[in-house]
Amino acid sequence: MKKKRALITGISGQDGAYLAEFLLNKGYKVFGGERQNASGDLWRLKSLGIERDIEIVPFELLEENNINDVIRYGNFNEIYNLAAQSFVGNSYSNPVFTSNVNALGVTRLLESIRHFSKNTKLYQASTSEMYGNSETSKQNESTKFKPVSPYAVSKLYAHWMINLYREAYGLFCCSGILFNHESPLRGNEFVTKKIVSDLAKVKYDSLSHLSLGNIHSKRDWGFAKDYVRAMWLMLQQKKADDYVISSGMTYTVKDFINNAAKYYGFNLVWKGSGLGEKAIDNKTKKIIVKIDKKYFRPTEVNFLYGDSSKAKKILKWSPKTNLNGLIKKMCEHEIKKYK
Ligand code: NAP
Ligand code: G4F
Repeated sequence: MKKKRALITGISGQDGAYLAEFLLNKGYKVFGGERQNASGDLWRLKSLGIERDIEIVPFELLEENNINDVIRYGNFNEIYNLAAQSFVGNSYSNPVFTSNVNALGVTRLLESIRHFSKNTKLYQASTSEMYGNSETSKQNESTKFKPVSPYAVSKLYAHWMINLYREAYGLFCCSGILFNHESPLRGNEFVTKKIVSDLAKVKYDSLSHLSLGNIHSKRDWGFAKDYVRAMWLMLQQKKADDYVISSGMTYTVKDFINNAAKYYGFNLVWKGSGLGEKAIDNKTKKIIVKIDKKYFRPTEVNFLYGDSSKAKKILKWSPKTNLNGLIKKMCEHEIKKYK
C-alpha cells in the first residue's frame, strides 16, 4: 500500500519531533519543514533517533513563493502546521515579526492549499493563550477568546482564518486548541524547562539560584507526546473541527517548582512576598529561588484550566501522563547530564 505523505512544519521544535516519531510509527512518509536560515541542528530528532527517517524540505512561513513550491509539488495527504514564533515573552519585543509568521504565515499556507492542493488536510496549532484572562473557571471550545499578548492575538487571527477557509472553500482544516505541553525536549526559554534545568544546575553547583518572574500564574500542563496523538486524531475524523486538548488539572508555577525541587532533594520553605519572595532550602538554608522583575510580562494570563471533554468523546483521546509523571521525566533527563 502507498504510504501516506505528511508535512510537519516546525520540524525542529518540540512538537515537531514527537509528531514525526508518532507518524513514522504509523507508517507515514514524513517530510519536515525547516527554515532556511535555521541552525540546521536537528538535536531533537537526533535525540529520538529519527533524523535519518525524515526528508527535510526548506520551509519559511514568511515566504509565499517557497510555501507554494512546497505545497504544489509535495502531494501531501496531511500538513501539520506547527511552525511559529511560539514564545509569548518574545512576542512583546517582536510583535510585527510574530504577527507576520503566526498570523499571515497561516494565510499564506491556506491560500497555497486552496490553489494547489485542495484535498490536503491541515492541522493548525492554536493555543489556550487565546483565552487570555477568561471569565469562566474552565475553558472549552465555546469559551470566549480574550487574548492578552501579541502572540495570542496572532494565533487567534490564524484560528479564525482556519474557520473561514473551512466554511468558505470547504478545506479540511482543523485547529487544536492545545494547553501548555512540556517534555524533556522543551525549549530552554519556557518556564518548566528553565525550572528543571536551573534547579539541576543549583544542585550540582554550577548556578547560585533560580531567577523567575510571576510564579503565581496557573497553567494546565500536559506531556507533549500525549498531545501530538490528538493532532493526528483530528485529521482522521470524517468532519473537520476544532478541539481543546488539555490535562484537566491546573497548578501554579510555584507548585511546579516545589514538585521539581523535591525531586532534586530540596525541601523548600517560602518567605516574603512580591519581588521579595524567595525559596530557601530547609536543610542547607541556601536561597534556591529569587524573583526578578525582568521576567514579568506587560500583561499576564493568570490562569488556564482546560476542559477537553469534546476530544474525549469524539476523538476518544485522553492524556496518559499527569504532572508528577511529567516532572519526573523532565528531571530525570536533566540529571542524566551530570552523571
Ligand atoms: P517550538 O519548539 O518553539 O517550535 C517552533 C518551530 O517553528 C521551530 O521548529 C521553529 O524553527 C519553527 N519556526 C519559527 N519561525 C518559523 C518561520 N518563520 N518559518 C518556518 N518555521 C518557523 O514550539 P512547540 O512547543 O513545538 O509548539 C508547536 C506549535 O504549537 C507552535 O505553533 C506553538 O505556538 C503551538 N503551541 C504550543 C504549545 C505548547 O505548550 N508547546 C501550546 C499551544 C500551542 P527554528 O528551530 O528554526 O526556530
Ligand atoms: O512557560 P511559559 O513561557 O509559557 P506560556 O506563556 O504559558 O506559553 C506556552 O504555552 C502556550 C499555551 O498556553 C503556548 F501557546 C505557547 O506557545 C507556549 O508554549 O510561561 C508560563 C508562565 C507564565 O505565566 C510566565 O509569566 O510562567 C511564568 N513565568 C514566570 N517566570 C515565566 C518565568 N515564564 C518564562 N518563560 N520564564 C520565566 O522566567
